[in-house]
Amino acid sequence: MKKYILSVFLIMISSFSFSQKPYDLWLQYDKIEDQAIGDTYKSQVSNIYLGTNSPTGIVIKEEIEKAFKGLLEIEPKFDAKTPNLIIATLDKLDASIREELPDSSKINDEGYFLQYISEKEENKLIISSKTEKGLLYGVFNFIKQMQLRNDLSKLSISDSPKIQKRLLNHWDNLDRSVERGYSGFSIWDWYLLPELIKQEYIDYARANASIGINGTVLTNVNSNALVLSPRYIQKLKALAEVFRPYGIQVYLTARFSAPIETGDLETADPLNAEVKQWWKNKADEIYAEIPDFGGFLVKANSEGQPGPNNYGRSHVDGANMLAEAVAPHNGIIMWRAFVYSEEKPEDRAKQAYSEFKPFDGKFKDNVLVQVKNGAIDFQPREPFHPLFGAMPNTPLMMEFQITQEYLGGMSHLVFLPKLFEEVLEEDTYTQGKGSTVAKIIDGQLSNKKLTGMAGVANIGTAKNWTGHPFGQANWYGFGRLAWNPETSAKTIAQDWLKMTFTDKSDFVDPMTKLLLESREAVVNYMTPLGLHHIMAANHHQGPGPWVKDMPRPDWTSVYYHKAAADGIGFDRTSSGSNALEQYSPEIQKKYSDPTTTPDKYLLWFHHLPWDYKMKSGKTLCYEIAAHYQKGVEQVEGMQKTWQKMQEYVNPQVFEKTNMLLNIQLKEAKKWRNACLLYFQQFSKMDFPDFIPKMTKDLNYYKSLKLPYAPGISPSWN
Ligand code: BDP
Repeated sequence: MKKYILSVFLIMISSFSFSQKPYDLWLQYDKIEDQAIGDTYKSQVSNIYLGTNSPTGIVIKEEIEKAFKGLLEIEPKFDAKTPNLIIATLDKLDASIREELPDSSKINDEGYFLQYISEKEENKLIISSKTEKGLLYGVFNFIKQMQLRNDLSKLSISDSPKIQKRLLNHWDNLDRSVERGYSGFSIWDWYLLPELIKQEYIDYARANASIGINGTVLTNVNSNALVLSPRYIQKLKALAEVFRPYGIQVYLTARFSAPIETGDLETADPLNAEVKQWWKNKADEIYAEIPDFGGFLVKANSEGQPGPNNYGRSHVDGANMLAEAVAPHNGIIMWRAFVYSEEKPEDRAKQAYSEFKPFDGKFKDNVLVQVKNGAIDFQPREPFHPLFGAMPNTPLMMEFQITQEYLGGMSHLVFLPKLFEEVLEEDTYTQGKGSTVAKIIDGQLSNKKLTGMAGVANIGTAKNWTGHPFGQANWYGFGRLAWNPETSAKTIAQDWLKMTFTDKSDFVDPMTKLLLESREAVVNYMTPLGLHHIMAANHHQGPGPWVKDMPRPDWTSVYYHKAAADGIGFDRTSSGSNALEQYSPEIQKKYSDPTTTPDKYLLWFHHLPWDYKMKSGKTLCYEIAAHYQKGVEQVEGMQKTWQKMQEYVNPQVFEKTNMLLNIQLKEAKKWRNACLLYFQQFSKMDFPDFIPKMTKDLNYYKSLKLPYAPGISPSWN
């Protein structure tokens, strides 16, 4: 109690001395404490020429004002006679300045130059681009340079996004519940739109623009046809107008059966002329109100959603029919490859590939096939999806999950850019060595016209947007990787920490280490050595290796771990489901033999006896225990590091993270104990000495129920 009172007191007294505001995310513009640096910036960039007063120009102006008032405590001068900061598109620059910049071919339409020019007495920083959107991105990078305390006189940056469609996917329902959402309700207040424009919409757009996100799918993939009605189109229009100056397009999910559900037609057969016309009219209606509407994301014939298969038609028929409807308006269709069926006996990990690979090259030019990073479902670790590289004539869009459905929901600190980086760096070998997933989705290895990356959002009405203070890092990191999928997780961690908290190395260095290790910790205490999908049923929070009676076998845990007296793991080699055959020969060769399979994927591809001898010389059973234990110890390590960070962090964030780490540790132990007790029934082996004595038995863990665990959407009830 005393401790509690003391910490509340500490929060009260110290909240005055901290200006970090969780709501402001990584756009913290606190005063630069080092006066010399602040003075140098002031002398370098305080006289500004801004060559636009368009809506995006106004956004730029306001952002600079905010940054200068905060970081430098000055009002920027925008009407300077001799400007030293010039912000204008290339066509508006004086020829003499234009000459100082690299050739315009060095950037694409969304790219920018950030170039410092020193000439005799005159020094200038130029921010320029082909379009105003590029200019906005350049300005955000310029501000970031000051947040990072970098030397402006060394700036010589030509940067462009490597991926075209950089989108958040909101799994938000019209009743404001959020499927797999752990940060409160949906930020879209549909009921009060279009009249009420909340400040959050503007701040959301600003935050996204700062990391280069250029589109947002506002509605759940388990979609509701109502959002296509005229009333909702007006609401959508209002949001589109808020986002437009920030370079963000709006998209919707399209319910395939909408023509029937609206009461207009009796079928949704994609080859039916009336159905085609219905979608064409719907597209025309939307574009008449929102000329830059992005298009539709579709989940069809997956987990009970309607789709073309209901009419004996294929995914190509469905996607192309919608693609034709939006094509005259430059819209796109993102058609999800997340399909699997309980009627098929085939290993769920194989089904999307089996179904989609034969469609390669058959989709219209404005269709992207959106593929989850792994073949099962956003697990703490999965090998990359075998479709990457397997459909060379079809643009494939990456789908990552930023919200932590399977990674501890609202309470676990897990830095996901590390997971994303691992997937993007994987070599598919589909076009020879070095055919990484990153190079496939950014189009480097093909002439694909369209490229994209989607992240299932972790944003809600929580005052800090993401609930867990470190959830912000995952939103930020997704944006950075969508801009450039070859950005390192380490750079992202360092930038985010500096921009959000402080640039002091006593904070940044240990915290970077903590963030980078946090993903391996969660893998260790949840699903080590290639185990997967052994979470509790439905809500997916906490362990559930015993889950077996579900409406479909591939929703159970026993389907995936196959623990029995003879061993554990899913045989996906030629003696088992042969999911391996969907990968390149190089991967097949390596992974078909357990001795050459990386430990991290061992039980994903192999079913092995409990006493199988691992590379370490220990048995498999021992190594499983060692990994669970290591995961727990890693969380303890995170706690220790965090304890030393108090002086650098807003006290409320410090305490909240402390409490969340306590929960995380408790849950990590629960995972360890429950899984080890469960597996022991089959292995019959004693736990190694380093496993603390268990005080509860397996039945205790099985009996734990979590009613009202968040994240389950009404679409599943
Ligand atoms: C699963 C989620 C479910 C989603 C589905 C999807 O449990 O809520 O609707 O993925 O991506 O992971 O469509």
